[in-house]
Amino acid sequence: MNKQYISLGAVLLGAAPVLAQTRTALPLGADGGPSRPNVIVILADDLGYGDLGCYGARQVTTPNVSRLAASGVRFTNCHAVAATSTPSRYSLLTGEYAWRRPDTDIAAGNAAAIIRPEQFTMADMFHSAGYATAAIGKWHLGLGDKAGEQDWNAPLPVSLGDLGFDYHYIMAATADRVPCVFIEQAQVADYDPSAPIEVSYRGNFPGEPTGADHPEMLYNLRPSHGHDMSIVNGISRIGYMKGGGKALWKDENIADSIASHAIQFIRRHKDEPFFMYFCTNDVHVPRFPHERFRGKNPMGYRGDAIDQFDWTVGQLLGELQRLGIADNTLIILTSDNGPVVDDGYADRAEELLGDHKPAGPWRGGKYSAFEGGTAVPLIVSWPAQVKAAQESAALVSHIDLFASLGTLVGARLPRGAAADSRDALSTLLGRDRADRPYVVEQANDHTLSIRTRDWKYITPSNSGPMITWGPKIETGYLPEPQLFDMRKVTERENEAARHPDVVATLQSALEDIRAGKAK
Ligand code: NG6
Ligand code: CA
Repeated sequence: MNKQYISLGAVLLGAAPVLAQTRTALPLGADGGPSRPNVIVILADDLGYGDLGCYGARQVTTPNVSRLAASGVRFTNCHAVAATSTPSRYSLLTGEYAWRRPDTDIAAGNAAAIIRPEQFTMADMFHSAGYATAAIGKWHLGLGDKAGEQDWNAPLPVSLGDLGFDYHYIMAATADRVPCVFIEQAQVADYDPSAPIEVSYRGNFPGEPTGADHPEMLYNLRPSHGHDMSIVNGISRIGYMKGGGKALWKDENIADSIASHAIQFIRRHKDEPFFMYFCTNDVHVPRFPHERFRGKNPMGYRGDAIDQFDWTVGQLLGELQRLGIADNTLIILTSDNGPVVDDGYADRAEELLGDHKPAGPWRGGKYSAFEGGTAVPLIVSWPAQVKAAQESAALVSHIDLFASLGTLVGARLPRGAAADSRDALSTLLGRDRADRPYVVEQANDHTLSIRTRDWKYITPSNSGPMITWGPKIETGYLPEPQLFDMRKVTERENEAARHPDVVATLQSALEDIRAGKAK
């Protein structure tokens, strides 16, 4: 970006005055040295901006998340990088926009490792700073060397140990995709030698029932669209698998398994700094929470899953408290993308929604170019260093977590690492309200949008205004350029024709970012 361009952009777009990248002074610990807090990223799945009590939801209470918010900063203008999981997570963990890389769309359960071992990840960064590192819960970024060729009965040749994580206990993809087993330290957890595992996304294994052929076997959940292949735990999935035996998960126990493995990791590392990338299965489909929650929320299983998510957060907070390490633990709670109501299972989520607004005030939802695709909750808490009970309207993006946390721990990044990530530490810690000058958002069909605090430009797309394959979601795709005044929030009135100068500025900013000339 040249200087002239910055000033034009600042005037036109109302960008924050802090445009150049600044390094934040490191918060100091009591002894005057760097404070090296524990860092936990809690990444919910498909949890919308409007799905939490502290963001205005009334049919859920989510008291643990509210307590976390009350202890730190609640952000009202945070964006995931993409409107679906794989590209969103890829970007968060690498500090590189997923749209720069092929093969970063929603991954199959037998995708090969999408982040390659030679890439420098957020976990590598913490590791290099002397942290113990873990990934727990949903992964969805591929495993092994070659797609479709993994031997699930042996250690995987490429796993999270190669990406900077000392410990991992993960779901390979999503709960609606096979294989339906946890992977711990590159091997199937609780492996059952009497039931060797085979996985295919091409065809079924002879004699194995599918949801399409045997709907009578779907005793827990039936699909509403898609999701009619292999049956595990009375729920049909995407993809085919055979075997697994006692290693197969029970959906109702996933939240408990993830929480207990996280707690064990925290206990093992209570006396040294640790980084935990903690990704819940909630509130992704299939939603089949534990019976402690199932049937309790008026919104049905989707509401129960939100309550279960809150319970999970409470488990972590409680353990940190018991161990006396809560004060010096930085927690970042957010979601991988916006919300979806019916995402493929007949869980009555649409019918029972009532006046709940999963995306809050935003238009669209998961998959969309509209704000509902990427506008997500963000809470940052660190009792020792972050002032409680703050609200921040600063425009922030997940893409900046990498560089910001790098500043926090005083890490030195190799050349080219996290190339799209900017240091926004002081904003994230609630010490200023500086907007990111631009946030880039990726929709499901790869439509890119760019927004500033006041404006949003959506690039043209021919993919159609509504999702046609299941979820009832407005995509925000139109064949012509769209410009919205974000002070009006709702993305209703296309003002591109009225403000060609703003369109041109945003288009050229996006071009600079695409070309790697700006970030
Ligand atoms: C879609 C699935 C949806 C969900 C999504 C990924 C169908 C019809 N729909 O393809 O259910 O799994 O992929 O969600 O298969 S994400 O949050 O992990 O990106
Ligand atoms: Ca998701």
